[in-house]
Amino acid sequence: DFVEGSTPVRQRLLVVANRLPVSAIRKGEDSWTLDVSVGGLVSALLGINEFEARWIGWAGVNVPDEVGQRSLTKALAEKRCIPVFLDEEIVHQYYNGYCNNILWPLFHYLGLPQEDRLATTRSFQSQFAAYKIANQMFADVVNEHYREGDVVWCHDYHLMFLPKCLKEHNSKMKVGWFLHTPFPSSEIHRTLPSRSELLRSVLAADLVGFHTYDYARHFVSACTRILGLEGTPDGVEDQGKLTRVAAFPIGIDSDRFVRALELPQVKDHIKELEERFAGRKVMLGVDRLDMIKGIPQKILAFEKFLEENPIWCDKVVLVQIAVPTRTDVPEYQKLSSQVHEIVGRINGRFGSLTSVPIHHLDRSLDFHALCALYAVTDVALVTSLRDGMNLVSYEFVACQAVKKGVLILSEFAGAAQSLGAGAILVNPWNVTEVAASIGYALTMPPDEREKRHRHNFTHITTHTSQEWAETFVSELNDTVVEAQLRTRQ
Ligand code: ADQ
Repeated sequence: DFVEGSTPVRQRLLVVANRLPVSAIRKGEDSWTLDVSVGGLVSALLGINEFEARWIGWAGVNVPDEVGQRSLTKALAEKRCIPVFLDEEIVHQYYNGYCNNILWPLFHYLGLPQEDRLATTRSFQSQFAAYKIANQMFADVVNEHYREGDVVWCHDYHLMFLPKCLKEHNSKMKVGWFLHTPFPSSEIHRTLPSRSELLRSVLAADLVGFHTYDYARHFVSACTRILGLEGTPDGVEDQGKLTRVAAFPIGIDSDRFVRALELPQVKDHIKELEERFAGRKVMLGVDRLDMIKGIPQKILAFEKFLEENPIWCDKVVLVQIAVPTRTDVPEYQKLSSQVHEIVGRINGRFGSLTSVPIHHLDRSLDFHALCALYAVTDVALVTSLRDGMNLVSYEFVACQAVKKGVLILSEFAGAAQSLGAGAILVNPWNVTEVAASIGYALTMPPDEREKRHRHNFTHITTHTSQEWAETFVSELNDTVVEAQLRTRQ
């Protein structure tokens, strides 16, 4: 594929995710402000030079009129983004309903909502119908923009139906699907009324990826036990067609964090924080406010630690940053009040006129403020009840070259499989164990901290987001080539 005889044209990568990495805010009939968010996926793909990435997804805004849709499409094109327009009802049923109220809790072992346990309930059926309609809408946009030779990479539990929609339209399309959450044990997955249909849709992809080997194994078991298909060391086979299933642990752009710490404004901020917390050890939690992150359990463990070690009361502070998400879902509102109540109680119990043991902020921090906070932390507490990977643990390690702080990490986060040897692994449900680990971490001798940090730092700087994306996409390319070779033989 060449232009003007010699310049190679880069292969196009269509990245399909529920949300575009850009949020659109409408300023007038045809004018828009675009707010670009540099999340893990964006920085992963920025680093891949051999592909030219395009994004396809929802811009997070309802645009019912044609003028608005046209102008937003034009504005987004400059950011290499292509919008999928979802109306309010679809968003309610597909996104808030099926994705966030059914698949998200189920994949994190929180079970199905009680009232939806039976496949016959109307809300379950209508939400699943909306899920399929929404996935078809994503497929329509992909089909419209797809050119022969493109690679299509679908992301996450929002789009499990997409590989099937794409392959039905064009069986030659190279389609990969990656899940950012855990894939649960087949015994959990089999409770889902639409269990078989979703598995079959995912299997239409050429390559299916997960963060850990365990999630990949759970997926293969679900296919063998629920669909009766054959699992092979490479994946799942159905009537001679192999869908490759493998683990691709995500990483971060560690250099971005290391570089940020060199900036004068970040250095100033670090100094300010060090002065503010002088004489105290700093413990840190950074999470989206979500049931899966185990925030109440973490705070209760901190309370137990203070209760058993009163000498630490004015020598340690826990900074908990919990950015609210999915605020229109009642469970998330309940969680927010629960966290506020526990924090208030503990600060009332252990605080003094001049200081409190927990600083709880329910807002997100900008990138530089976050880096500074990571850098001044002595002990990070990541106590997810389940978590696909957990990038906060990686980001903390990236910012700890000087301090060599300790990471307390849930054994139920995917990251436990990569940072397990450097972190203190805990069962977040066991408040006594977590409290004891806090004590251990706060008093850990420097040589042990150094050794643990070195292990983790080496891992996060050698397993980056860029390497993750490159590995997935090149394996996706190879998988299809292999499949074509097999048919030719
Ligand atoms: P998340 O559940 O969002 O991601 P995580 O991997 O920790 O969880 O990533 C969160 C990101 O948001 C981090 O980059 C973090 O810095 C940022 N963030 C969180 N709280 C913040 C705050 N208060 N202020 C500023 N920034 C904040 C899902 C899965 C994970 C999986 C990722 C990537 O649930 O398990 O690791 O996708 O695959």
